[in-house]
Amino acid sequence: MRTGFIAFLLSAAQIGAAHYTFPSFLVNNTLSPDWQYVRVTENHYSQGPVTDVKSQAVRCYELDSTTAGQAGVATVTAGSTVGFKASNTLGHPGYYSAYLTPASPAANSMSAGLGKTWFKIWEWAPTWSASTGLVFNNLNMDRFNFTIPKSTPNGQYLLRAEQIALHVASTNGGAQLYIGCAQINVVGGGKGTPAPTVSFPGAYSATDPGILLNIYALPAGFSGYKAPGPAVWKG
Ligand SMILES: *[C@@H]1O[C@H](CO)[C@@H](O)[C@H](O)[C@H]1NC(C)=O
Ligand SMILES: *[C@@H]1O[C@H](CO)[C@@H](O)[C@H](O)[C@H]1NC(C)=O
Ligand SMILES: [Cu+2]
Repeated sequence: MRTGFIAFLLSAAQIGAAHYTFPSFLVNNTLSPDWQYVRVTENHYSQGPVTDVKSQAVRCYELDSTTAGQAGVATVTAGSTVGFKASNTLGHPGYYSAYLTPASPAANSMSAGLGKTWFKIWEWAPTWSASTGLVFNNLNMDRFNFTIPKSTPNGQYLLRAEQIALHVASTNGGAQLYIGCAQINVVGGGKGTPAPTVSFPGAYSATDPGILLNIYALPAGFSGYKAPGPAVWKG
């Protein structure tokens, strides 16, 4: 009986620990308080994922229409390292990426990022070879970081971080998208022309080969993970 009780507690803990949010923005080598610069997400309590890639939630997963105005705007120098710390260990195997969109009229406005204005600045994909199979070398971290391209033009942006968790992605709607958007003001930037651009929703289809994928039984002829969304803009 006692053993059964402990087993129940353990499985409950594992379920809770399975999911995550990205509440803390890392800038200037410093973690900011949860939700200071990251828009509070609808799953801030449940930590559950977005599973409909065509939903409005796939953009920034905000709690409600007041969320943008309640978060601050972090000043970030182009070329510097930024990142996100998760609320839990990033235990699910998956594909990570980060996108920027110019934010008009401002980063703390809900109408920022509604257009086909998002460009990818970073990704972290599983590797594959015939001998190793698909390898997720990004398991069990609690944070991830990357560079804001040096030639990003100055101005306010939304910085959207995402993990597409693939552990149950073998059925349509099975992939789990974990999302957070930081509000930033880029200074010290350049004259780059970011491209290609996409919209959210719009960038993904439920049947993209990097979203609908059985990672435990790869499709015949598989030759590597095909990332969803656009190519990375290198700046
Ligand atoms: C990061 O550093 C820059 C340059 O020193 C500074 O202007 C900016 O306010 C800092 N940002 C944050 C969020 O602390
Ligand atoms: C960025 O991530 C790498 C790899 O996880 C880590 O070694 C490095 O310390 C991180 N850098 C910052 C500024 O957090
Ligand atoms: Cu989970």
